Amino acid sequence: MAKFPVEPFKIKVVEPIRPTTRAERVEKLSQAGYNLFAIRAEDVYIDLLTDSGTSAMSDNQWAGIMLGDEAYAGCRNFFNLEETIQAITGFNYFVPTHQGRAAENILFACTVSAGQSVPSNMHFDTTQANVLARGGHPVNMIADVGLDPQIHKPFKGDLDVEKLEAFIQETGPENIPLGMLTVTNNSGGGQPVSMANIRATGEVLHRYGIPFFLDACRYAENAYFIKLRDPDYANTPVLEIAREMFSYADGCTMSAKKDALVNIGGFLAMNDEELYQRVCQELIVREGFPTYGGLAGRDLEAMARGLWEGLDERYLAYRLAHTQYLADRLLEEGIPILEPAGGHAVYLDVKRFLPHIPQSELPGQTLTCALYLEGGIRGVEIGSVMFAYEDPESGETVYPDLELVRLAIPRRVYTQAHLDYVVEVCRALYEKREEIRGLRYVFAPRLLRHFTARFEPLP
Ligand code: P71
Repeated sequence: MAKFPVEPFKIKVVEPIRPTTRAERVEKLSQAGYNLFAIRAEDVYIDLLTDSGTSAMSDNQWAGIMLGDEAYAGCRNFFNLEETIQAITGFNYFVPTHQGRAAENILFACTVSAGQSVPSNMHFDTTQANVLARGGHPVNMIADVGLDPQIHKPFKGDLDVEKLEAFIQETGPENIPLGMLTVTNNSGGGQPVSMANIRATGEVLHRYGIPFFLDACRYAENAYFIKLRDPDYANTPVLEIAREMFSYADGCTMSAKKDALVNIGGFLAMNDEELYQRVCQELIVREGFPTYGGLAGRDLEAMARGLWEGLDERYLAYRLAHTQYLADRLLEEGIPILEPAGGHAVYLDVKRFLPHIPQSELPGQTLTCALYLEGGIRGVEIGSVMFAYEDPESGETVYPDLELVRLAIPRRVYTQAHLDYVVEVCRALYEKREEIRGLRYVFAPRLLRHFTARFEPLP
């Protein structure tokens, strides 16, 4: 039996949750157009939609909230945050933003022109959409092992460096305004990127004069994976590992809603002063003055404190073991998941869970609906709804290699009993998987379709 890690905290504030009846869920799901984004959170029992912004903040963070300095310019919380971000990332400049995608929007507005390409191990939905919104091409270059859900390798988030170099030579460095790595790789199972790969990606990009940015939402989980899986770092403090990861890059985008343990917030950091000046201009137009960037002073303080808590090694050991526990229990029941477990989530491998439903019938989305109907659990599809696209030349739909349902684990929120319940529901569903039927679109917007699309069950 998998062992559950002891939480390195005790619980001081609780929020009641309520189970619903199957009849209620049938009705809610149909009203929501079979899209769980359209369901009210109160009608969800265990909410694994995302680990983003859903963390339980600590007493220390809440105390910091009371010390929010709401001055328009130069609030003290900004300087606490600045000191923290410099200590952790080493980057010279940063601006706060209201969340990760705002940092992406500002970065790409200042760097990407129409027709240019942005390579990455794998773009997540919002970076992909923000590159597309500038007329750019988001290009994924994950190494092949990252696309095999069953192979056990320590760093399945690694980018294929040879592919990157060949791509730069074909495309021309002048058509590549920056390259990125998503750490950990969210679209590919929450898998970490190795230190060697971060270094090598930086080297290749820099050899061609191309800036390198980390999409750093889950940098602390990535750093702890490096500590656990790379013997060279077994005795290195995680702060030092993080600093080394950032040292190979020229900047980062950050959604602080993940590893900085806040409910809202983000930042964009960089070394280039000239870029920073342009970023400030864009920020002032879109987000706010550079010492608050669309956040309240109290939010900046919670972020500064959360950044340190997210690097705490006892917390990180618990965090990764907690996710691992869910993965191990699902495997014990024979349920197909992407292996090994990710840092922030366990991903059901839909191609093996529902092999009778072709990708054209949206099996990932179908499975999110089935999980909700079975037990009031809300996961998110990371598959054809999120990532399939129409090939501009042939007009045919190109489906993603990985068809996944992500069970993301909010930080410091759910206990062992909650996870055991999730396993029970998955097991019951897996037993009757052959009864499950696919979906089709009723409505699908062009960008970030998964948030607002509507579906209906196939007859
Ligand atoms: C996640 C999210 C947010 C989300 C996405 C889809 C459904 C529900 C919630 C956001 C990320 C991310 C990476 C690697 C940038 C962002 C944007 N992830 N990069 O995983 O994972 O950050 O949400 O603060 O704007 O659930 P933002």
